[in-house]
Amino acid sequence: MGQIIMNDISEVQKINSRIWTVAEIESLFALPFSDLMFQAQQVHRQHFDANEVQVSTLLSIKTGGCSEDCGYCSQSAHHETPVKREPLMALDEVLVAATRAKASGATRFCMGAAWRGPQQKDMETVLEMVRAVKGLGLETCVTLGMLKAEQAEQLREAGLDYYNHNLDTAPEFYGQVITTHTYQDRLDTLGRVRKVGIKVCSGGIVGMGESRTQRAALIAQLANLNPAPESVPINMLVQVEGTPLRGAENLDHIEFVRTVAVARIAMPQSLVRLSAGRGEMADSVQALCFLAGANSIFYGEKLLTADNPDTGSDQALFVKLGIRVMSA
Ligand code: SAM
Ligand code: DTB
Ligand code: SF4
Repeated sequence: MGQIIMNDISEVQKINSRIWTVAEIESLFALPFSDLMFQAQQVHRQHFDANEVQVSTLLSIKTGGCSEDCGYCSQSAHHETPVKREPLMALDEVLVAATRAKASGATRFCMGAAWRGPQQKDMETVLEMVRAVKGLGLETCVTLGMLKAEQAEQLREAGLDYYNHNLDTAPEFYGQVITTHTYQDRLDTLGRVRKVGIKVCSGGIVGMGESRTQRAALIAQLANLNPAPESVPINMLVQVEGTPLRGAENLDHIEFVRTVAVARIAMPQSLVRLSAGRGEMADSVQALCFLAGANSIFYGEKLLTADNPDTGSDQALFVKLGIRVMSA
């Protein structure tokens, strides 16, 4: 019996060593739920301790007033939302938040800015933040929008570990969500990040009204980046008042779990992060996501502008499930 399972795993591995077609990913989506979960767990256990979850905390270092028109985003200047604009934070405020995140158990600190891309005048402040947060013994991640080659180089020199830049959805659906930049712009920034040797964090959002084929196409894009991103955040749309995507049809949670499982199978060595939207998920749904191979979360009361479960309830969930925090 054990032998058969090993053979199954090596079959999965063979598939992963070649380019994924959208049709192959769709056929994973179409599997009976138990078969999909079984396959995802086999892949997960081959590469990771299935009882360990990586824990990242987010901080919005520059909030609102963004020039881009992303249809889901509370921070776009194109939409009237409850989010207030705030200027780039001062270094000491960031350090207070990072110190608190470390004390409550996070190992990675991710700083997000509502920019199309950073202006050179802000880069020095962000670089100082990266150096200082790294100095606390945390892994560092920033998400600043589109980068120029020299900005990627500056971030690498500052010691940045990860750059987050999501592909967000399928190329075919992108234009219905965002018109102020293109899919190719996003791919170009990811290429610049890779080129300087910074690890890539890239994922997307589901529940925006995309089809299953488009969810499959997003996963195919990410898995075929070659190498796949080291971290893959899977966000469930947080519907924000005043954004064009407010009112999109809710995605069934079982379909969300399927998306996580498919991401795990297509990207066996990546951290797959159960990201935005956990606040609306019962513990049982989150447990299914961990069973499907999710092994990272955003931890802390806020995402960037939206609420996230409080740290106490996440700690209680980890105890209930026997989950340990993955060391950095
Ligand atoms: N401005 C930068 C950018 O767009 O890359 C960095 C910040 S942006 C808020 C980071 C990511 O957060 C987006 O790419 C998107 O995937 C996610 N995000 C933003 N608003 C969201 C929402 N309402 N629900 C789910 N995910 C969201
Ligand atoms: C990611 O994929 N999700 C995070 C992080 N990367 C930057 C952001 C989620 C934002 C959720 C909505 C908000 O807080 O405004
Ligand atoms: Fe700006 Fe990023 Fe929000 Fe798009 S997702 S509006 S680029 S902050």
